[in-house]
Amino acid sequence: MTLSTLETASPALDLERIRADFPILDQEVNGHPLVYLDNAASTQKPAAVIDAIGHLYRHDYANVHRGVHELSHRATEAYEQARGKVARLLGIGDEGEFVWTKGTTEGLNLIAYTWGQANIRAGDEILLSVMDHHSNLVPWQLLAQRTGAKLRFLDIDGEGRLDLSALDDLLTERTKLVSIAHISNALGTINPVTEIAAKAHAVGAVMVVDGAQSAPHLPVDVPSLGADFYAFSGHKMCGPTGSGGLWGRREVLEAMPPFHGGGDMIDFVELESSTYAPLPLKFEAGTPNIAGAVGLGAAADYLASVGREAILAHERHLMAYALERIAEVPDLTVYGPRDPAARSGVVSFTLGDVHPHDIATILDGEGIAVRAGHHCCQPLMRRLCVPATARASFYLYSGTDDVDRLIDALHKARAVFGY
Ligand code: C6P
Repeated sequence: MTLSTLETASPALDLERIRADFPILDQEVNGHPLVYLDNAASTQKPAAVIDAIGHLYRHDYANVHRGVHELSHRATEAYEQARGKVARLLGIGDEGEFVWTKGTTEGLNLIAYTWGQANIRAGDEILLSVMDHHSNLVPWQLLAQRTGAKLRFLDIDGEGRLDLSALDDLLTERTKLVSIAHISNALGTINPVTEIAAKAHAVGAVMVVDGAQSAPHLPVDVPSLGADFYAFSGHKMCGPTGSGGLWGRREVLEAMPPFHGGGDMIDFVELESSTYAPLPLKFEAGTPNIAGAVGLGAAADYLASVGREAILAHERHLMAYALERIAEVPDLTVYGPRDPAARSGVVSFTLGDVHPHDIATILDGEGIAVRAGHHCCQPLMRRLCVPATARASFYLYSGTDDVDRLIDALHKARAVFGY
């Protein structure tokens, strides 16, 4: 095949070297070299992250913020240093504004339970979008049910971009909170969250960004997005499962009640009442995920050493290549923006009326891991009038050779299903 505009090798990254950093990639699955294209669900871990966790448990592990003994000092130092590493990667200068969480879902629930409970009343409105992940829908549904608030939704256009023409009508003095995914996990659409945040603020609303899919892929400078909150997951950016963070503007976090009560989040406790620790510990009750934080800190170092801009350039190149090549496969419908620069990370598609699970099973037989299903976006699937899609999602170790393997396997799938 000839590709008019694209070279097959990315100019931005030394792919061979990067892949050598990820031990899991060096294996065969179902008799074929593994092609891992399920990165939107969770990414693989470089040896540096695996080793950092192993090192902590082998040499420096104890509980944090509690002991006066040497190991507790070391563990506390590693834990707090990790906070600084992740904060720096995301442009967060004030580490008090960075709260460790289990991931995006916990971050969004934290806001809904604390800020939401304190600020949302019957008749208030919360603006979301039809493309949002269940983690950015259900916490707000629960809040609306508890308070009598009303949910409103931005729709999408034919290319899976937010229909911003309705934004000015949807934002009113009743709107108290807007929460939007920075990047759609099902479509790959990059949403203009800074523009939306400015309009949300103009009506006095608070802006939440679901950063689950942007923290891994974009060189995000979180405070300069102009939002009030940003939630993300460590496991989608080379870090361990159960790690993640929530950024909030200091004055907003200061004014919020705590989420969970327990050890470490207090200042002074009496039998009937307590005062709370300063930020960010006020929101970090109980023994935290120490190894998770240390692992995510190592992931932040790793991503910084590769270079966030280089990762973006590599993925842009790969997305352009993938969209061009996937268009060669007859009977495929590809969802999301046609412009490769308007999307990131994922290519969702269907093949005729074949169920996406069947496509994913055939691809698995070829050693290719993709996700098939509703991607935790059931309302979006209904909006697209499909029960599910198959989704290939990329990361820094993905290459054009992976895309080629995917395309070859899709041709096989067509043949199997009689297309
Ligand atoms: N999306 C996917 O396969 P957690 O599970 O808390 O780490 O992240 C939740 C979440 C929130 N928002 C968006 C945009 C997401 O993509 C995700 C996770 C995965 O697409 C698992 S469903």
